[in-house]
Amino acid sequence: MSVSKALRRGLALSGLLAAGLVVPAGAGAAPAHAACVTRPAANTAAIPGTAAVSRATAAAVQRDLRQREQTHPARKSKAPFTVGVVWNVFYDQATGEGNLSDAALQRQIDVVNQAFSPVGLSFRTYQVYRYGVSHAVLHGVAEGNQNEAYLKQTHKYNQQYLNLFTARPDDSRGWATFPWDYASRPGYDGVVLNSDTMPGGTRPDYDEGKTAVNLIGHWTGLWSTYQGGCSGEGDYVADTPAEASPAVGCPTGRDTCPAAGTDPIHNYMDDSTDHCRVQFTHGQLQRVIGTLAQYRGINL
Ligand SMILES: [Ca+2]
Ligand SMILES: [Ca+2]
Repeated sequence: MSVSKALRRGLALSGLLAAGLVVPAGAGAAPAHAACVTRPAANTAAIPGTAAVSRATAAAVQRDLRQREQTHPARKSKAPFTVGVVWNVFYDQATGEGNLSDAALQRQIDVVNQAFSPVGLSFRTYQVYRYGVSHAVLHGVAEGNQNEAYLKQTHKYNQQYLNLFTARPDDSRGWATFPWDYASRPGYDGVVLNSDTMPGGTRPDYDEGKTAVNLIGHWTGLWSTYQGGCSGEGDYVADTPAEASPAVGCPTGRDTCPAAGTDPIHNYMDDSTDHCRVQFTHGQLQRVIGTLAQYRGINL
């Protein structure tokens, strides 16, 4: 039986709340480490380092967004919207590593909700699925590799649901897909989150759950604040000063671009430490409203 059939059969057998599906060892699980990366998936945002796309890609997205807005202006509902979160919790079937408690999931949701409340967007756990996998798969998942494809076989529902895949990738805090990617790769939509970044996690300086806020920021249509560097349109948000590169630590007064304003190190879409990142700007939230309306059919 193929891995995908095994997964599907497991889901069918275990019903809506799949508790502890165990993928048999040797059932075709992908090799473990980055050596098996064939090529990076297009248009996904990973951190650290590769969260920026090319200026040409960002410009093309902007043209598409503007064109859509002219053709189909967003209905402004002025009402809050709650996104259903589908948790895909992957854990080590031998040791239980990564098998997060429901309380741990809720603590993460609470941090995300605090960040997005100014725009009327909230998140609520809709379903929790837990999957036992090998240590190699749990730690070997990387953006664009076979392990990621393996995990994402569990993806569910449509573009209005947030699929959150938790694992323990050795080389990343996580990555996300953008709203405009949904049409071409619906089964890849969502956020892969290293669970060591969740509130109370084990990752130094990144243990307050802001990584998920940042990645869900991408999922809602935001670029990193350092997108495009100092020139051009940057992140296509007017009230985030241009920034040459991701901030490291919490460097107060950092100013890497000649344009007005110091670097937005306190912004969720920078790469500063969790304690340092506390805000979205008005411009970012306006962009979220626009991109969610155009690409996810969510009207705020
Ligand atoms: Ca900006
Ligand atoms: Ca500046």
